Amino acid sequence: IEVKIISTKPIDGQKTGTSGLRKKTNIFMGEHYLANWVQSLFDSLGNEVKGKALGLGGDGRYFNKEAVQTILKLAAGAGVKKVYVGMNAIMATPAMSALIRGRKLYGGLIMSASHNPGGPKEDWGIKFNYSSGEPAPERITDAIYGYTTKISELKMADIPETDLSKIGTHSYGDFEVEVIDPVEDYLALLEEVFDFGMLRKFITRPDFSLTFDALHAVTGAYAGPILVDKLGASASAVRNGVPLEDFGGGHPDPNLTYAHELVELQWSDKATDFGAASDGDGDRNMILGNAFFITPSDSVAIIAANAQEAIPYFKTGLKGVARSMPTSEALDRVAEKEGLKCFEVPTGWKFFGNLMDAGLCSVCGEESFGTGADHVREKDGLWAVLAWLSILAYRNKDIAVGEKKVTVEDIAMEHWAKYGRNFFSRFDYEGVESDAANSMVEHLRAVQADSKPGTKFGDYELKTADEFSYTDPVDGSVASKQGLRFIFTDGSRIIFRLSGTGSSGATVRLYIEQYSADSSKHSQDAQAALAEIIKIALDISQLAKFTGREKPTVIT
Ligand code: VG1
Ligand code: CO
Repeated sequence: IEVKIISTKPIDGQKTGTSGLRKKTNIFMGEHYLANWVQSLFDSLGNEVKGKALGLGGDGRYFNKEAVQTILKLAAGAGVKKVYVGMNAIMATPAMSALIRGRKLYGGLIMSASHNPGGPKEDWGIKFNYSSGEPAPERITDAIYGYTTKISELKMADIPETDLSKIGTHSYGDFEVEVIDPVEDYLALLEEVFDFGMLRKFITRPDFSLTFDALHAVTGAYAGPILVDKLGASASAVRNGVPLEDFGGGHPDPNLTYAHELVELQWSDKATDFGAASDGDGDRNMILGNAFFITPSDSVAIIAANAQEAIPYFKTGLKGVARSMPTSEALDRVAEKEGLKCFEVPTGWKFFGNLMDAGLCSVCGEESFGTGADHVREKDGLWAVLAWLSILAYRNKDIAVGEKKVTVEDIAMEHWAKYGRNFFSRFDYEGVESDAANSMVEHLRAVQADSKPGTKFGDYELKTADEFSYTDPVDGSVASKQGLRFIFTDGSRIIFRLSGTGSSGATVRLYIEQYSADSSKHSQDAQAALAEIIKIALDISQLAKFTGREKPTVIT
């Protein structure tokens, strides 16, 4: 094949955030914007990628199909031997991780801005996953960024457009593109992890109902084949199940604000026993019962506590657990009682990969609706849904049809009674002016530096205040400035950090947590339980003064 050299110039700001590069779609559609980043990726991989195979797919958003063609030309130009592309450019993030691992690929590219809205006026994004299926570590993303600042040419193979609408193999000289079913490998892996027989038996019980809302995003392509065809859920159990380029105009973000259709259903008289949703690229999940919300921080703790009994993959026990720093310490309580190692890493899934590769962690999670395990190296929305369904199925296996079943709420209440409850909430202030957000962080650094252990904030006594920094126990790499923490003697925590996934402006995230062992308080509403400490957080940060915001955009 002929490779054309096209001259180009560096473009500012192509620095990867928490999870890949995200910008407004029209920026990515600008001349050479996407090509520059992808070429920089190949330049940073160098000879290593020559002759290797990659995966490619995305969440179905606008511009993905066009982007595939550009990426294929650059891959061929870089000497890649073969690319496996999901049909119609579809591939959920966890499915890509499974594909890379299962087929021993060198890596994979995922076209997604995850939970950010899609369409010509909204967001686009791209991320690279490496050989064990994990999000590219910072040493690679830093190298890519370095190349974007000095790039001068694109190496584009002269190959025709590949038809993505049909499964099949296309050869262009010694370069090959195989269009594959995006569900197959992933489903096969899930069948190894879970007891599909038990799940099917439970899901088809006449006294059990469920709703899965794909939010018109990528899990629409997976929910039908997995939940309906394999596990016997009724077709009407899947809502918004057709992936759309603009996700039907919504935010494909499974939380109480953006998944409001599902929330309204689950709090109505038509509520089903179990409700779940997933995000744009299928790595996030939200779990609901009948009029009951499971916080993601509790979800990972509850899954960890029940995994060995309910999920065959964990039958010999967990190797350890891990959570991101702002995630509540509910998981730590389980680890402590069950004698498991518990790791605390910075925000972003890339920090879990090393722990898993080293056999230190089986189940992990983030408060941001991310839950997963070491069957892949990404958080996995449908895995979390099947994990919860497995727990329900296991707990109900001896309860006859028509008798009172164990509900999602029962499982949470029992969990809290045993381990105590970590009340948790996150406030997001989206679209804040960057300078204002940075000034607030500077202010918080000053407060932190001045706050000595023992300082009183209302009724709370400070244990420590710091800026979170992490040294990877496996490779020794250090991630600093990962959020400001105020930790109190009763275990309560106030945490501030700025988002690294936005496409413009800044998003301030405030995380608040308070522990209670007293089960008479466990059915309290989280906002009510946390009211006092939320006031303290707003006061310490002077958030309203710096940002001009009286109220957050999203509360979870
Ligand atoms: C957010 C979440 C983080 C998550 C990341 C990617 O990052 O807080 O926990 O890993 O999104 O999720 P940030 O930097 O905006 O807080 V996804 O579903 O966008 O791949
Ligand atoms: Co996502």
